[in-house]
Amino acid sequence: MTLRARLTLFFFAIVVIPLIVAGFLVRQAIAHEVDRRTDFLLQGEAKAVGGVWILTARSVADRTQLAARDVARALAQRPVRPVLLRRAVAKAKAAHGLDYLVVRLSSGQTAGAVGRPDLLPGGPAITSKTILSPGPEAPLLIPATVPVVANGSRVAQVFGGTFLDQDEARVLSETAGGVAMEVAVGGRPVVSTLGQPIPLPPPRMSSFTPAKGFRALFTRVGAPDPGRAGGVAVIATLQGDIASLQIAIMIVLLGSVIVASLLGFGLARAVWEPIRRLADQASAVLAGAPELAASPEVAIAERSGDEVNTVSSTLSAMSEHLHQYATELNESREELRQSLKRLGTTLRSTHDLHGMLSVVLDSAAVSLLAESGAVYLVDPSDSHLYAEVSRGLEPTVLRMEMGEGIAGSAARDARTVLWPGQGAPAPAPAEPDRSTAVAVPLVRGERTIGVVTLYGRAGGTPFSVEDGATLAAFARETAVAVENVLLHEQAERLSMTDALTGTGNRRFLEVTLAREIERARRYARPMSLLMVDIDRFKQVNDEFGHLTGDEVLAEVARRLEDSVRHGIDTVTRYGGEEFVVVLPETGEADARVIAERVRDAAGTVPFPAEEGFGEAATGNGDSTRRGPVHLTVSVGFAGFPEDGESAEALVRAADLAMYKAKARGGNDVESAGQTSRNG
Ligand code: GH3
Ligand code: MG
Ligand code: MG
Repeated sequence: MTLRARLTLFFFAIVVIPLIVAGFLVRQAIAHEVDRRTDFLLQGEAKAVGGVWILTARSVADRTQLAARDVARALAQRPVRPVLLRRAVAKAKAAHGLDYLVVRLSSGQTAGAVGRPDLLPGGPAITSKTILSPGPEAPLLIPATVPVVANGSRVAQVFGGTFLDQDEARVLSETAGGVAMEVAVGGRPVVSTLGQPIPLPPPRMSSFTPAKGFRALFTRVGAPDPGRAGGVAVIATLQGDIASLQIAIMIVLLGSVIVASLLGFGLARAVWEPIRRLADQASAVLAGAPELAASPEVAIAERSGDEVNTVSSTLSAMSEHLHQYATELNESREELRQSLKRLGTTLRSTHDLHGMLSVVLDSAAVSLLAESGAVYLVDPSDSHLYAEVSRGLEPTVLRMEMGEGIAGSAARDARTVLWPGQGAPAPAPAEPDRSTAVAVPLVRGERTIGVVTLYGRAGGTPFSVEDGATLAAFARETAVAVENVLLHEQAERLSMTDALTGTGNRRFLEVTLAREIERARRYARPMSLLMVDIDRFKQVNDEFGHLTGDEVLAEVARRLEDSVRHGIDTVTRYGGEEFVVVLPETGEADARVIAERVRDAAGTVPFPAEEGFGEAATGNGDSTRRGPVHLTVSVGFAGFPEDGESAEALVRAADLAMYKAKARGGNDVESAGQTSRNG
């Protein structure tokens, strides 16, 4: 049964059941009260009937007295002839208006005249014998007995009387004031003023209900005798009262049932409505979650059609799934934590910044379903951001100022930036235009060293705060690793950099040359190196002072850097005023061109020693003077593998070639191959 049906039934029952009980009790009480009043009435009626009966009995006694006198006269004529006696009795009965008259002589002889009582069909026959010794028929008689005395002795008994038959009952009833009455003989009604006679039980003293709708009371009249099972009763009809009462009660009950039904329906609806909505929601949840609907508990509840059961089992299934989900979530969070830890460890063990950041960016992009992204680093020289690695973007164009755009803001404020979001800055012109982005800073101590930024997302859902937190966890591990790499690089740089010129030092040359020779050998590629020596540098020191000499050295180094391929060729300071330039992927012909260019760049244009140049040296004494400084360099070059297969051999070959050029007066270029061929 559905909840709604149960509720309706419940509300219906709590109204109707008490009503029916109350109706029944009221009906009982009223019936009892009606009986009580009726009984009171019946007692009055019984008394009235008794009174009339006494009057009648008195009249019967008077008339029997007179009849007895007539009979006595007939008996006085001796001998008594039966025929004459019978005639005299009949005459006396008629003369005195009696229904019957019977004479019993002391000799035992009897003579009687008995009329026929007007009884209901089936009534007993009344004869002289009945009169002399009435049995059950006694209630039908209103009798009187008179003795006949002659010469002082009783010679006969005269029995006279009237029948309490239909006629007499009507008279009695009317005289008593319209009382209904009945005479029963052996339990069967033989006289009745009722249209429809009703059977009477054996006589009793108190009122009783002879039939539905009637109340009756035996009168003392007719001598109620339990043995005889008959008597005279007054009867009251209750029919009309009870019927109208029943109709009234029925109407009240019917009205109550209708009201209760409406009330029950309305209340059930009011109570059921929110539950129905809840059930609808549970159904909606079930529709969207097949794994919940598949739960056997829910399936049974759904089939039963019981909404409350469905809701409760759906809730319990949901909580079970939530629990499971929470457990899985915890496990996956733990997994994520572990892999972040592993990532952190891996990152810290590498010194390849670019490769490391690529791994970080790829991992972050895959984890957060990002379409593209970039890891920016802060350039320590001018604090702008440049993309060190990128994914799905052109890295060269990704450059912005601190505080500019999404990545710039994350770097400046050292906080996670979600875009779009409240107070989020618009993307910088250099940043890709995507519907969503998230940027987290790489922070070490007080310093922001970079930003990890993801742009766009598969499916288009914006990055959430949780995504930001996940990316921040990546960033924390990354920042440590980046700092490690940067520190390492700095240490390397310091140990391999020439402090005066900023180029690599002799150690750096060794490392670079070893790597390039190895590469050239493995891939069978050409490679060359230049030995550059400043001509008569001692004179510069002597004329302009040592500090100017230092500045000139630094300037020469800059000019060398500018005249070779940036990022490919390597300039190193080999000794005092000697530089070696390593030229990968360069054959003899190209090496000569570069050597000429270097010679040209280093020496052709005088060093600007006018205003300010060499100033530091001016206070050093009279021996120093101001610029311009005119310089030339001698360049020797050697190629791998034709001029030497080891670093030492190559350097020696180039050195020899350089001396050759210097020997010709300097400001010249010489090939090692040329030197060896010429002897
Ligand atoms: P050559 O034409 O034969 O090359 O003559 P040179 O004077 O250039 O050659 P040499 O090797 O005889 O002298 C090198 C000079 O370079 C000696 C030294 O005073 C100077 N020098 C070396 N290192 C430095 C330096 O760090 N600063 C300065 N100011 N001078 C240096
Ligand atoms: Mg020199
Ligand atoms: Mg020298």
